[in-house]
Amino acid sequence: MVVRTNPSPEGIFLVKALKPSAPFPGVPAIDLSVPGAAGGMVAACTEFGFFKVINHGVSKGLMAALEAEAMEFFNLPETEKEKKAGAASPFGYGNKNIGRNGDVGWLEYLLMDASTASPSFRFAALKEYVAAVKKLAAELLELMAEGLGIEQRNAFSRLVKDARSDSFFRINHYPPCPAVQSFNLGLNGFGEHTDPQIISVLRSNNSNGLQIALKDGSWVSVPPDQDSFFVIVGDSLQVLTNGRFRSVRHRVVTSGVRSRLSMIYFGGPALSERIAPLPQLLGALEQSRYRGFTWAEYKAAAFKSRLADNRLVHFEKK
Ligand code: GA4
Repeated sequence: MVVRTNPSPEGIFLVKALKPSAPFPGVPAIDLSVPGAAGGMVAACTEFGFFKVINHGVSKGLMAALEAEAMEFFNLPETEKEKKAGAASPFGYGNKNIGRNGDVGWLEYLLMDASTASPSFRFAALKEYVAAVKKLAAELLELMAEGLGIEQRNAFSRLVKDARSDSFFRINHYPPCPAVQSFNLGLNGFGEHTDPQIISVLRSNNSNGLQIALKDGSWVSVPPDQDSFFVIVGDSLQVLTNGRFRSVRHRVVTSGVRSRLSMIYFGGPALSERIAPLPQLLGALEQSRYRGFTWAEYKAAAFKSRLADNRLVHFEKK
């Protein structure tokens, strides 16, 4: 059901009925400071394609510093923001428009190439933060390989550690929306989708909004935790694991009351890298479920699609 509200004209198409969903108690928490993390991670990636990481070693001060700088940026006047960062295409500052194919959400964002942290405009804490989450992503990917019993520990991590890795960094700001605050409604912040890359590492401030789809298709709300990272399995990791790991559909639905800020590192391979199920993972009689692709090919197809599209079906073997 679409609910029409006054007076916000933008709100008209952004507001939808929200089925209140209770905070989901089942998000696996992987503690990197204790042995056994690898097994827990594999179980989480298989069941949910999602987990949170605690005792990750990234400084809280660094997380808070980047959040503060980002908030300062988003508080600038609209014209300033675009002038400073350039209009998103895809890198730069974007407001309500996501991608190029008509998707919209109640958010503004900065999208950057993780390797150069372009657009030319930067935050003081950006470089150090991106380096820290990239290192964490590689560490997680190594534990995943270990947990899957793959001898080559860097089978996944080498892809994001590669100097030519095509990785993104995104900061999303979901502003309050006074027009809907008093209603029990949800704002479509970022519509449902899967991430095309290998792995995404997300950190948000202490506000609600992130939801994931479970295997049965039901949506649950992820309780916020500003001190932890949330890890999202992307389409490419689903393919590399021949479907053992699940690329999780997720979305952001906000209440319009508090401002939500999230920062996400999307670890992707080099453009020329071929993504296909790892031979080491295929059992004796197991067939590859996907036809391989280069990341350049998959990325091009993804950027032509709508957010909610299932981008992997086109690469599934019939
Ligand atoms: C989803 C994951 C990342 O945020 C992103 C997004 C990209 C964009 O915002 O430009 C896409 C989306 C994401 C997948 C489908 C296409 C491309 C918007 C869109 C409609 C940066 C990415 O790599 O893919």
